[in-house]
Amino acid sequence: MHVDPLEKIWIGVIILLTAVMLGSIFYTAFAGSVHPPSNVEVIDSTALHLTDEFAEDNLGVRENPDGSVTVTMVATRYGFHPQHVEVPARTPVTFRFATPDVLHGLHIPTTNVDTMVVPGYVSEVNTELQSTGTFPMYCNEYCGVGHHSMWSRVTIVPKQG
Ligand SMILES: [Cu+2]
Repeated sequence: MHVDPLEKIWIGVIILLTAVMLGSIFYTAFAGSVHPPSNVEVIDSTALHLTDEFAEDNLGVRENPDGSVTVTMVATRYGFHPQHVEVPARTPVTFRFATPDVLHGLHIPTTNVDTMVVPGYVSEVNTELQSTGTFPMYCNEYCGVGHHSMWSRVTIVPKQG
């Protein structure tokens, strides 16, 4: 079978590109520990307000006995509750999100906090925030006509003690 030399070059280019792309996926997955959220925890989205954790009065930042911090938030059309959270830098932080309505996304620029908030599940992100300052936390999954105004603020303060 005759294969044109130019065609052989392009076959080589495609094989090389495929190897580079797969290599970068595996490299970030293993070396950088980049992976999809694996916290499969179900919750009744229609009854969030009846749960201990996601009831309105219990939302927000909670310090754990081991010094780590847990932030519990509800993502709903069209906002995050609470509207503003303050977390310490260089401290293990666990963000836990749930939604009572539709699919939302969540992203905090300059950090590795980025997840989908799927109805029926609790989304959990474990991180340690480094830089201090106030950052927006915004929805990055189209959730309806008010999606563009769905955001909240996270203030990262210097660690005390
Ligand atoms: Cu949205």
